Amino acid sequence: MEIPRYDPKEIEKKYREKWSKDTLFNTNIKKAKKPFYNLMMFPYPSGEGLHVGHVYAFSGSDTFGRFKRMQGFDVFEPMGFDSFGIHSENYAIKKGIHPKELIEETTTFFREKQLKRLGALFDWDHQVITSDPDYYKWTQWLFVQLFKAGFVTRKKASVDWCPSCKTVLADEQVISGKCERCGTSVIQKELEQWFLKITDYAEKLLANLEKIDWSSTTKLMQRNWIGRSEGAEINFSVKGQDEVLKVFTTRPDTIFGATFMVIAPEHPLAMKITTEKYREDAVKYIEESKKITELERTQAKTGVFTGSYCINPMTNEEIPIWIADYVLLGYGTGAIMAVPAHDERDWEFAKKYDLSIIEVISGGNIKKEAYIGEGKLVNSGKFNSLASIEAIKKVTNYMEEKNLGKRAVNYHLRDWLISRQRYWGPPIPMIFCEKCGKEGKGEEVNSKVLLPGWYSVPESDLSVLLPAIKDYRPKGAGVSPLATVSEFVNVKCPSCGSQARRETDVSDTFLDSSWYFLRYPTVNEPNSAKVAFDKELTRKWLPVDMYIGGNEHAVLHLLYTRFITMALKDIGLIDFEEPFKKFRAHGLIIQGGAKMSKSRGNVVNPNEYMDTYGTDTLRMYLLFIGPYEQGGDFSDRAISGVYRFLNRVWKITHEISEQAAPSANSLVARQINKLVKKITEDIEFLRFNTAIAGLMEFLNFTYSHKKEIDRETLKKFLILLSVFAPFISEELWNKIGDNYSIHDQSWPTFDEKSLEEEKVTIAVQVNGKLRGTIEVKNSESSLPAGEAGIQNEVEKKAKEDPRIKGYIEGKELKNVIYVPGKIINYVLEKTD
Ligand code: ANZ
Ligand code: ZN
Repeated sequence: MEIPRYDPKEIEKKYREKWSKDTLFNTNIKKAKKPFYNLMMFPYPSGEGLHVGHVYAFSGSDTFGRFKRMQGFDVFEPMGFDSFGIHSENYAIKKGIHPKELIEETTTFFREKQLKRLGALFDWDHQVITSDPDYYKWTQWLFVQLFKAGFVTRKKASVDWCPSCKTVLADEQVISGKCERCGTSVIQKELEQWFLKITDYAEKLLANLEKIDWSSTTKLMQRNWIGRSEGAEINFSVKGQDEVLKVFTTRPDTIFGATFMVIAPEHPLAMKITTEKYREDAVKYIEESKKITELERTQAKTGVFTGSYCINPMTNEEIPIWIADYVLLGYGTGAIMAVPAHDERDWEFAKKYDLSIIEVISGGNIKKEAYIGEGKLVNSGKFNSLASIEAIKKVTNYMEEKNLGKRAVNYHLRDWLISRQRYWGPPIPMIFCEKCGKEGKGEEVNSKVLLPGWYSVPESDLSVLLPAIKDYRPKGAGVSPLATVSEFVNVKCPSCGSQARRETDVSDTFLDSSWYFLRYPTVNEPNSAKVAFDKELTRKWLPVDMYIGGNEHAVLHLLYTRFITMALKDIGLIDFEEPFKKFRAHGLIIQGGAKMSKSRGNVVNPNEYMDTYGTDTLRMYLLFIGPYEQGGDFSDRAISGVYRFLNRVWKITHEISEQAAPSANSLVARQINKLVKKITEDIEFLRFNTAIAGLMEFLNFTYSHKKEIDRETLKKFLILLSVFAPFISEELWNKIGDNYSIHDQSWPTFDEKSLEEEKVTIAVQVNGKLRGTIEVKNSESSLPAGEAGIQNEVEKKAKEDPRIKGYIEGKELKNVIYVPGKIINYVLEKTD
């Protein structure tokens, strides 16, 4: 019989339709007995369509999900769209199409033309689209819950502002002083903003990292971002004034070397302590510092003298107080004791303004540079000759005894700024009543006014619909586009009924994605319209069992989701405090050694490859490129290698099915047993690349043992293959006469005991004469014989055998003939 051509296009189309018609991969959310929530980060629907990086992430995650499903779990693998936010809005502005329309288009394209081609287990009955009113209604509801529980504040703050996007940015959205979205340099602006109090959880966010099974790189990034710092808060009195300047330091051991003080330009004491003589310069300096980015502030060390002095409580010396923008208001106390001998920034500053530098820790050369290392204390009175580590404790104790200061912990983590003066997001569901505000009234919880003048929108009035306006462009100067819509703005006060106004800012996209995983199980279930997340379904499905996504979200999304989960737990809405039991970050797919980018012209379009080779090949190739958590380099040549592999699988299955050899040869049985073990263990640890290499090796083995391969063995092989290449394996499964669907089969088990290796005895000949025997492991014995000079285990062992050595040492080897498992014969050049 002639073997038909492997036609991935036709096969994939056939099964895509069949699986979808049969709802083969949908999960019975309510009845599932062994729930396994397999989550992957949902994409934002960009104009470019699905990126090959998405396909990489999804292929790995889906392979894992399929594996769990075959192991008997009820795997829930939902997909959706992070469709609100600046990225979508900026793209809409560029295209001149209203974001609502554009999102319709892009999500449809993503889902129908791309995601559905991936052969993934996606359950489209549980789709989440964050810009849909029946989703964002609940995002607003979430905000209201947080508000009522005291996790929301409104502060006037100097915020990072992108002059091009015309909006406030979250800390995390400023990369090296530039807007993450458009690359414009960020400037500072003072605005009243809504914040979520993530800092309330700084300690728990840190401590819980010990309890969760996450990629260590991600944990480390979170740890650094939270930035816990232990030290002391020390009080310095201002000379001749009734003021105390508090500083935070991690190095109380260096206090004898504090030769000046520095306060941030925005520090409340700055103008108070600046004397008449220095006032003009100070005012000018403070104004200037508003115009530069935080990054520039930490680099350019400039400042002005205030004319005032502090008393160093240890030396009783008068030390000058300066204003300088390398000290930030938002951290610690916004003021420092400067120790130029042992801090680089202070050293540079002292050099520039000719301030004194006193060495208090030995070990460096402070004439040349600051010495920031450890050492013994000098010039430090009764603390002299203590080791610096020891001195930190001793000095702090002394400070506490004398009431000069106290131990303190600081976190670099800032509260989460969620106000956006943009259009494409959920309106923040708050109402401001001036009248109530003036009377000190506002929404109350436990008869305490939360924020004078402010009321959350009553839950029965949610959602606050985003009005469909034509001119949705950013307006600048801190004004949201919604502020121009009077029907939207004007509203009655929920408490006193007088004229009030709605909040016109929308919330940060990261609020949308901070809880989407809670929504998936509930969507489209009976309670979907009544609750954000159904209590029972949540108990059944959450926390998420496995979450896979990019490490670029290590400190944004992944920190926010943890915070929101902790807050919801404390509010009493859920009963767990960590959202994802397990998280793994996948690596990056690059091309030609470089990150893919349009300007480089090296962007791989996944559709092109799915058209040419089929989805199975693309999935498998991506996972074969390198260790999943590292990624690798995409190459056109290598992908055709995987395509050839699938073609060979196709061919041999057709050949074998005809002969249907009945009995399993023991070597074959051992090999497949070994393969099952390998693939099982590899997938469990996301070692997809080595698993695929194992499949390839086994295929080579089947080609060299064609006659011995039986149907049952091949079936096992197809099941192992099916989690990587779901389409071709389904087709071949049905070809060799088994019942649809391969995807409903159980994962094969392996017999650990039979893997303990037997040994075989091999006769060693030299020029055809028996000269001895050796013992090798069975697996080693089956390796192909090497040509002369090429070693395999058998040859190596034989050569090293003392009895054989004498015969072959120093002689020229002409050939080695190996009869696997039986005889090895060294053919030597005849010298005599
Ligand atoms: C004296 C000192 C001596 C310091 C020395 C360092 C070395 P982390 O580890 O990040 O917590 N600092 C404190 N508040 C600051 C602010 N608002 N802006 C800029 N710098 C600030 O860093 C703590 C150290 O950073 C503090 O310890 C303080 O300088 C500085 F040999 O105090 B140190
Ligand atoms: Zn009112």
